[in-house]
Amino acid sequence: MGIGAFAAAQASAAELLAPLKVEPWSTTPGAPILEHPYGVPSLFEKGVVRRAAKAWPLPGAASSMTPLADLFGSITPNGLVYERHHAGVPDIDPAQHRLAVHGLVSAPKLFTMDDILRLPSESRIHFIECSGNTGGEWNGPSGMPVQLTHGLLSCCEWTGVRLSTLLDEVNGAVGKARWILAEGSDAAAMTRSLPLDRIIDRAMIVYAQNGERLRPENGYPLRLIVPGFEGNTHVKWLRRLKLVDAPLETREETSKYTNLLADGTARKFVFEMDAKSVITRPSPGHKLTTHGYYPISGLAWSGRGTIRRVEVSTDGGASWRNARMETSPRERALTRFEADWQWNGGPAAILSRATDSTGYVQPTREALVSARGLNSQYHYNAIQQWRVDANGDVRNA
Ligand SMILES: Nc1nc2c(c(=O)[nH]1)N[C@H]1C(S)=C(S)[C@@H](COP(=O)(O)O)O[C@H]1N2
Ligand SMILES: [Mo]
Repeated sequence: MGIGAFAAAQASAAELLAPLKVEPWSTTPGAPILEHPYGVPSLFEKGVVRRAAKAWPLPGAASSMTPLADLFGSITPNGLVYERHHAGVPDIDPAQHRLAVHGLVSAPKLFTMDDILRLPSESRIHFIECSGNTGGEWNGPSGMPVQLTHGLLSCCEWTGVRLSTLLDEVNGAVGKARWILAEGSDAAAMTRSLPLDRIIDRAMIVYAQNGERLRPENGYPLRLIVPGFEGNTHVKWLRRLKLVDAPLETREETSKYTNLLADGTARKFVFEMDAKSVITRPSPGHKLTTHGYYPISGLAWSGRGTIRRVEVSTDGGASWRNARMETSPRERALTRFEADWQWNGGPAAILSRATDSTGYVQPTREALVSARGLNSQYHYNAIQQWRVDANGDVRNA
């Protein structure tokens, strides 16, 4: 697999006439059990890995991106979940880890991991998208493949404790508690203020992803999940939750992660990720080698609810038709869609457009730029077009 393998080899005419071949692996036993006590993908899948879009200047401050073109369904395997760290990945001994819940609460408490694992748990499937995802397309087609344009995106089943359960453990918020400050224990001490009333129904403190404990790069042993909110609010290596009356205006919500508009004002506390979709197959780097039927497959998501509809165009947006939902749409989770397409060998431009349960429709780049200007950097969610050339090359142009 890997880029380029979308329309793979076909059986030859000679093969079609001969008896089915007996390959060496059919005649001798394969590798013994426990060769890999922790399983690894087939060696033929070694190209399916996270990649960085650029070299980062500071050690530890970097991101890697999920290989979206090579994934199926809507769940991101743990080893391929994109990574974004501001100061590298700490190695935290869960026996030493503590979570303080304090500030405007009745009974502040210092939790051990054992304390948290003994609380009632819940498992929920949600996407996380970095607000910087697809930022390279603000000025028009970047030429990059979908892994590098949209790969700051993942979707896992997260297991942990509801924020509301944790607040019950400290006998609830008191006084003017309206916001909650979340702080990470990495060297970047990622710190964000979050509005309590908007997240209390769904925020979770999680210790597991896709059935196993969190990976170190995704926050082991404990992270905050704020379904639908921009990635940086999902504080990893979580060490502190403080109930406060107003946002603390941390670096991560003033100098960073604000969105500068054309008139020089900035949008602050832009939390929800707006509805968005992208075609992952075929996508740039793929080559269509035969004329005829191709499924157009992709992902759609919204930080404000469920995906109600995905439309696909193969003529540059002149006409649209509904795609099928391949996975059932879930609240603030990735939804896989698929549409049928007969490629006749002519040049084409393929696009997808998501509508969410609030009725919001994913905008064109022109509409987004006219509303937000070109300085925003974050929260780029416009319709993405891939060009298919007559020779079958798929390009971001
Ligand atoms: N403590 C801490 N939490 C953090 C970060 C960080 O650097 N430190 N990065 C944030 C950003 S910008 C994003 S997009 C997500 C990425 O989560 P992931 O690496 O698990 O994909 O984590 C957020 N939580
Ligand atoms: Mo991010």
